[in-house]
Amino acid sequence: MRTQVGIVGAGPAGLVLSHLLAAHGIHSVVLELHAQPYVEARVRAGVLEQGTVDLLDECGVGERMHQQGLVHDGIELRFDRTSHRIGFGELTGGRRIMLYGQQEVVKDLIAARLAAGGDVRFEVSNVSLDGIESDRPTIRFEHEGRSDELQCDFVAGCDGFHGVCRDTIPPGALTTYQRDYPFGWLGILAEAPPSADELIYTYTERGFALLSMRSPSISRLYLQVDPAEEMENWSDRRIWDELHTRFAIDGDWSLTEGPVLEKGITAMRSYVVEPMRHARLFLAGDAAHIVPPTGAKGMNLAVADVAVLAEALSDFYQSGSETGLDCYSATALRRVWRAQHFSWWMTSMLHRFPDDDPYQMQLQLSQLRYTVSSPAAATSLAENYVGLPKV
Ligand code: RFL
Ligand code: PHB
Repeated sequence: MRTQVGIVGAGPAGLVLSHLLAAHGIHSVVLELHAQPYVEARVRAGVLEQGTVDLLDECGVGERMHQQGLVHDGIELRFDRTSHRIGFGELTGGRRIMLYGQQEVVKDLIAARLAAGGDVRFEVSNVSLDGIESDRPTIRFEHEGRSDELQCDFVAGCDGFHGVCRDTIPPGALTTYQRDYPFGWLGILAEAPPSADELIYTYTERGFALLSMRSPSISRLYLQVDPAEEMENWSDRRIWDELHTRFAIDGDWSLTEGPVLEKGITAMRSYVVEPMRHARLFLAGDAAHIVPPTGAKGMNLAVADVAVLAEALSDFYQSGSETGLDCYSATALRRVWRAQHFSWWMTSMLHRFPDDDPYQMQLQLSQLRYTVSSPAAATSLAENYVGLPKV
């Protein structure tokens, strides 16, 4: 079997890449480890930057997103039992965010790709790469009980943080930057109308909490917990009690409860490998970098990477120029490092660290007060949150 671009992974990065390549007349095959229903049900990100929304529109998959997604024009920062709003529109020249579940984005991308006759294979196992330093790299894999191979011009490693593509690069060729955080997020999806119109990021002495949503009837809520915490220690009752305590303010506000549909604990990490290319293998999305979810940047970065990669591949096939391909890593990494800093900054400002002392807490509170009271500081948060058009 032969294709121009072999794509490993059907997450947001791999699927958007396959769409953008098809729009440029470039053939690709997507190989995905998991079954289609599993990929379409995986609850993850929810915040789409304006640039991500525009790109999904460009891929022709924006219809359901515009019908069902929730456009937000600000967020709340809550601390000292008081809520403060940061409005985006007035600080960013009208840029906004869209709340729309990652699994809905993935569903829309898969449906449109399959409808257009695209080649997306699910439940592919034992993927390995061969000859990435040659101009005919090969992807070997098993599918429907048979061994198979895909000969490509290029391979796109879009297989997430635990994928196999990054590990095929000789270790000496990569530099790794990493930071692990001493906490995780316990997330729930609940059948409860969201208790606010916009997201609430809360800092308390007991730790961070976030109120988000997926629709007018579904809330998504997170609590900072110990990274080694076991889900079985957290009954639904205990989760709601802790959420009530952390979100409490002086004044008239309450958190609406409802049946918990899903719950899980996620570790928090910052991670980057450089460069994001080795010979004919290009890494994109979580395969190359991870951010803690506090800045809501992971999926947006994945999509931004492949927008750059698709342009570079299109230039190559149209004109034979490798300039775009040679610049891919440096161009993508500029945005990646901006998002790394923003995500680290939001995480550091809003979470309690185990070795915190009262001095540290006063610094965090001072930073929060400054962020909500200085137009300059609020603009800095807002423009990073909605996504910088150019970095
Ligand atoms: P994905 O989505 O992990 O997709 C990779 C795909 O590759 C497949 N795969 C393989 N396929 C074949 N062979 C192999 N050997 C393979 N190994 C893996 C996997 O099955 C999978 O289908 O990576 P991608 O496309 O780079 O997308 C990245 C995003 O998924 C991720 O950054 C975001 O979910 C992060 N994130 C958030 N990002 C945002 O932009 N906004 C948010 O609000 C946001 N909130 C979050 C988040 C991530 C979270 N968790 C659970 C980590 C909230 C949470 C709680
Ligand atoms: C979500 O809705 O899942 C979400 C929103 C904002 C974040 C992280 C996750 O910063």
